[in-house]
Amino acid sequence: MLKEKQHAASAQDVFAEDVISGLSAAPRSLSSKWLYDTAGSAIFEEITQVKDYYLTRTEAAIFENILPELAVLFKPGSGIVEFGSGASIKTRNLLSALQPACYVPMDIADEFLQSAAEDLHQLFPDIEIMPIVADLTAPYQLPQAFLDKHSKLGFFPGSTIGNFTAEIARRFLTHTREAMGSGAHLLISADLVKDKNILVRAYDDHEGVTPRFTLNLLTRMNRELGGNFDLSSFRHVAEFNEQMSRIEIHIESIADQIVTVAGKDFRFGRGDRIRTEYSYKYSESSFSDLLEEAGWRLERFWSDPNDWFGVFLAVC
Ligand code: AVI
Repeated sequence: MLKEKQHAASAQDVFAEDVISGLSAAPRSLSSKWLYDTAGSAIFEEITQVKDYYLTRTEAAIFENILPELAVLFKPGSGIVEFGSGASIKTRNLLSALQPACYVPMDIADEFLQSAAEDLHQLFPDIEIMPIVADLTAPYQLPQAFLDKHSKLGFFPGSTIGNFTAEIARRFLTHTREAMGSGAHLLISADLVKDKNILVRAYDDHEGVTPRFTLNLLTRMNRELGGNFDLSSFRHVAEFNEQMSRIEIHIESIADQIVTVAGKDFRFGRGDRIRTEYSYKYSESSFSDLLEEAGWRLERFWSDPNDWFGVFLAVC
């Protein structure tokens, strides 16, 4: 119990330090990982159901189509590690089709991970479930029981790699290759470049769910760091930066104001922004280049009929 409290206190300190340094910097930014408190995770689930947010349903349709092919490539008895597994809902079909000997769900959110592992154990009593709490942007270690499997598959769905800068993405892919060992496969998805209006709509939807997701970060800072952000004085802005091939999301001040958070005062002029997210959009070849730079080789690529979303299978 005491241990848990210490853990909670230090997580709060890290959040406070990050907020102070992010709001003191020019330009201002906050890591997108802070968007996912309990409320933020629930709003993100809502986003995945929004009509303008085509990503989740397009990816699900691709996976449904390719499962039989994957089942031929990966025989029963393999090891699967999933990065950023969350509630592991998307994984259930994969586990049924591939029948691995072990499954390692890896996520930063401890509570989610433990309850997801228990649910999976009920559903798949023959699969050894070995959850790991880890921040994907830092080095991690895989369990020996997983490494001992002759066939190993890393699974990183959801196009979450798009929220990493190119440097962090490269570092993650390189570390994953080293951690999994030669001969391992990686099944990873990425959103593809497309018409700018479709992209911007996905991040500024007609139903107003994405602005709620972004502005929840202000609510979180108010609650956890004694902040006094007035949510009606800020707005969500999503833009596509064509040169960088990424959606950029900002919280923009719509008034001149001074806000106190984490014990410090921050002045905002009208139009001043805090960047909260990048969401990179790749092509088949730009993502294949990224994989290669990290020592992976693209083996298969699947997309949807519109070429809006990509699923990549790489080997090292
Ligand atoms: C989690 N990630 C892949 C989402 C994306 O599309 O970049 C996060 C998101 N932010 C706003 N809408 C969705």
